[in-house]
Amino acid sequence: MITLLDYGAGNVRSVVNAIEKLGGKIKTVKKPSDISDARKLLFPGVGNYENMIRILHEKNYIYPLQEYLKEDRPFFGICLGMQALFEGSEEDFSGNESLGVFKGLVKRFKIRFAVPHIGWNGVNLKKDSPVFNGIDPDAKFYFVHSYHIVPEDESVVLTTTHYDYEFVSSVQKGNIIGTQFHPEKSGSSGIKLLENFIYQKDLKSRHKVDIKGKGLSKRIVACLDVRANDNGDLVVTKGDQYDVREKGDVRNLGKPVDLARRYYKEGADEITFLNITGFRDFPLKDLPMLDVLEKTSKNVFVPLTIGGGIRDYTDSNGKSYTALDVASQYFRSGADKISIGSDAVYIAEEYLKTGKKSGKSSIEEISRVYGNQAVVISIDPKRVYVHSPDEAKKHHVIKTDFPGPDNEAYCWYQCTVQGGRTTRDLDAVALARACQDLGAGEILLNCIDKDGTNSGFDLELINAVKNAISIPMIASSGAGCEEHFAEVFEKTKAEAALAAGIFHRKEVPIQAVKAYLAIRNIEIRAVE
Ligand code: 1PR
Repeated sequence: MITLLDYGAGNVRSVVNAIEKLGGKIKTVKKPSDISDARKLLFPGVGNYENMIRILHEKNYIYPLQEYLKEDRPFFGICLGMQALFEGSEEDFSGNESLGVFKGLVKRFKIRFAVPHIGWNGVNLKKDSPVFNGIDPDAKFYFVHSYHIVPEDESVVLTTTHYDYEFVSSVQKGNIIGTQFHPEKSGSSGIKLLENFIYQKDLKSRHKVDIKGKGLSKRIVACLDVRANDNGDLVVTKGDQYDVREKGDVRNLGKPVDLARRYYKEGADEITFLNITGFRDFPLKDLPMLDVLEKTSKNVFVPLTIGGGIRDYTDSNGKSYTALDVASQYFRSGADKISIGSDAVYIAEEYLKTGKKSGKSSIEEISRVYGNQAVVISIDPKRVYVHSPDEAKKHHVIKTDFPGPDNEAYCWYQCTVQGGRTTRDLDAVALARACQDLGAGEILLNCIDKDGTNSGFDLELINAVKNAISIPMIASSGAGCEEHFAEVFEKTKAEAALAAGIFHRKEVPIQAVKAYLAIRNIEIRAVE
């Protein structure tokens, strides 16, 4: 029996699904004595450190946890669940006591690379721990964090990982284990690690080793645009420049859960669902999307993002819901990140107009509770051609190698809302920067001109936005062949590339993309 410490933030459903898939039984902690009674304790944590420690105090869990750990009973902390073992964090200004069973602090990355550190990275193994039994030394694990531990006692270090510098990515002392990465999101290697924790009788490591792992991968993301067709069935659709109808009907490319499963098996590093008519409907009424997440997360152990309709809303009965309520439902149903489209544009417009953060926008509220890494901004820009930068002085204008219909040599990228239906007086660079300031952790950069064209990513757009931000970016729209993925990684600093049409239509399988990138010496996570 595994006892699960769920303090109410983030996606614990995936951890539960992974344990159940392994045949493990789970009991959730409901009261402090459940911790003392546990035989093996699993503590997954996501989001904000200060918030987590505050909740542990409110629920009176700190003392029983400290006692449990002092007795060296089996414990597995994931992400914040590992950070909590230390004496405090730079993310915590409350002065509340942490668990403090390991000496050292949790510090923010101060590096030249994008923060949060998001993606599949390797580990350098320092001890021969049984939790790593049967795991390929080249295996990669999914990380998503802005802070990392700095232990004072080097003997607790189980693995390190390179991200601009070497940081400690997991620890072990006796039966107490913690990983910064998410095993429940790390495909079969992560599942194996959890299996070892559940079933190995003796978890203790005996001697030192020094086994080097691989580096951070560029991510390949499969995107599923989802909506109801005219018969009311939920389908994966795909547009050409956002027009999803063909001869009047909504294109139907398959069922969301089935396609997501297929992409997981084919090696997708992440899967994104976009409820493309979410701006019309109220998503909490749109239970099928919650159902899609619940079903998908049962068998798909890579990160899942959901977008569409994440905003404050008042229903026809006058009941109000916040964007945070909507996001929370999605996280509880199996999402790891939420993606905000239209609402982000309105929020950025207000922020740029007033120069003030309201503290109440969906971006700020959701990132405060679930962490910056959980908030993705999906941008839907369109090119606007101009003859000279003076024609669009308010906007970020670039010189383009692809002149406009009247031979215009410049362009800027205009933001849209409601799935490209309405244009706004805001450019994509300004939007990305404003959202980063407000707490977003990642940008999903689409391009309406390129969507569905198979003509390659808009590298000029990607460079313009990426050079203006310090958070990671997923480049999207236009992929038509393997070469386009190599190009986006070689000619821009995008951390991930997303495609939809070529995967749905089986024109280019994910395996082929990864095989091609490997030949070009671009670091990828091998298909398992
Ligand atoms: O505004 O917060 O409700 O979110 C709505 C979300 O739905 C946004 O993320 C928006 O991008 C998305 N969306 C709305 N309408 C459409 C549409 O296609 N009619 N799809 C739409 C966006 C674009 C990409 C696509 C890539 C790759 N889809 O995600 O998957 O362009 O396609 P390709 O590889 O085939 O070129 P809100």
